Amino acid sequence: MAFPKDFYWGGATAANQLEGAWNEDGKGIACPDICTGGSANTSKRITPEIKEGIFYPSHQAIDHYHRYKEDIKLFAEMGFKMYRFSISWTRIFPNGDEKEPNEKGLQFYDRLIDECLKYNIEPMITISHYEVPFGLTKKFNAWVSREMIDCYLNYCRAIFTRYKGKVKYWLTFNEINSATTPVGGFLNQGILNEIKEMEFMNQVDIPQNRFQGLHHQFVASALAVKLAHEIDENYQVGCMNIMATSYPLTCKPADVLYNQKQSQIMNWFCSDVQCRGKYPNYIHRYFKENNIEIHMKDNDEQILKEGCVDFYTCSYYMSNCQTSDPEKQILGKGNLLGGVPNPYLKASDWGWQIDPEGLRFSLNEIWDRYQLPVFVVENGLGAYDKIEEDGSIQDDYRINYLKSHIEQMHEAILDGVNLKGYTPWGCIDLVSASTGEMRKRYGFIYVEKYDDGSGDFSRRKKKSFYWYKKLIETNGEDL
Ligand code: BGP
Repeated sequence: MAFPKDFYWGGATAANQLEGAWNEDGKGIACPDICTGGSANTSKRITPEIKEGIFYPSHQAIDHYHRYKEDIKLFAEMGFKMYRFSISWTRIFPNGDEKEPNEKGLQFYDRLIDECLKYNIEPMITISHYEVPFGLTKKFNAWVSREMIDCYLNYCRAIFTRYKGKVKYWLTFNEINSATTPVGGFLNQGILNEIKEMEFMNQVDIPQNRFQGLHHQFVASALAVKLAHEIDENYQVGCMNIMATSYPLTCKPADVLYNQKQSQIMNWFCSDVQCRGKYPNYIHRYFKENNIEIHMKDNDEQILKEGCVDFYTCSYYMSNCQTSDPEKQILGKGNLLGGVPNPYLKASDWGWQIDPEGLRFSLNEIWDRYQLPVFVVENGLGAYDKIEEDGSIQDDYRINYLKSHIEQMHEAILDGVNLKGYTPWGCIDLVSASTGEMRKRYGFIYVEKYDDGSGDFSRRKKKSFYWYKKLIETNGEDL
């Protein structure tokens, strides 16, 4: 089994989940610094004042800010061809609306990018990965407001100009379609509906806000594509979606239709806008039925048309089933993305149902729909890892998970999909986005940091480290 010769093997991370140094060198406060995205699902409250000394995962994370050299060296040892990471917006614009960027923030990414290039690792940069400046949330409730577009573009201009000639691949928003669900409101868009209360549990979801926010993000993304091409014609700008593959629970036509409708909103709406340059027809009925009214400016449609992305990327972790039966919808306990469990699949310790064939299925659908180069920029198994007495970490479960997904990616390539690369998630252990924990680990590299704040941040190679290294060396031949 061989992959295309120039296939990008690598790994992926996000700034707030690994950098730490949350208030160093002029960095401002980002939404996840006061509440990890996942806390929106739990009973954790966010407090307006951030108290020093409280261990909060993203404040220290895995201290990559100070240890990036060691980490990139380990990635290089595995043979990475690509490293997907995000820039922390608040390192560059601490409140989000300053006129001039923070030089020290830019310098950190100078060093990080240079370190990658030193080992011939191609950076792929997520511009906004679940990390809106909290200043913009306070000022105008973030993406609900159109003012965000200018703030975002100012940020894009600063980094597109600075890293010109060094970076080729950019992603405008991480998992943009998360905002089609209530979870994405704060996580992706920095939207709080009750800013005064600062409480998530009682936050009433307002779909109007999320979808208006998405419209602003679409316009911002389209303008960013244009700007990137103006600044450097070699820049390639992509979209990034959660691919929440879903199947009808039964072959009852009502289930099949229900699944199609769910999937249109969850999986296709955002990428249809970003890849095809216009709102799809099916969304108008959904808006009507949910009392959503999108406020657009006169030339927004033109902007969307002219700002189609150059390539498509997605995360893929699991699949689910959809049923039209409201009783089953309530009784069934699906994974994070909703739906009901698939009786044919097993789940991870966090209830995410493992479905490698679903990846092949979705890659075919994506390619048929857009005919754009595709990257799988997140995939992996969050698991509890144990250090054995001899110091090793025998993570065969992770190897099996990755292996089975890689096999299916290969099948998809044989099916004719133009798959360009694979950057599994959390190539080094980091803070979980949905739970805010360290104990949910994805990495090839173990980090000694624990949820009670203990641990010295030391790095240790897991069994999967050696496995992945061999896989890359043989370009997928040696699975
Ligand atoms: C994606 C996010 C990542 C990441 C991953 C794993 O949704 O883009 O930021 O964390 O999921 O999720 P978790 O950390 O919740 O296990």
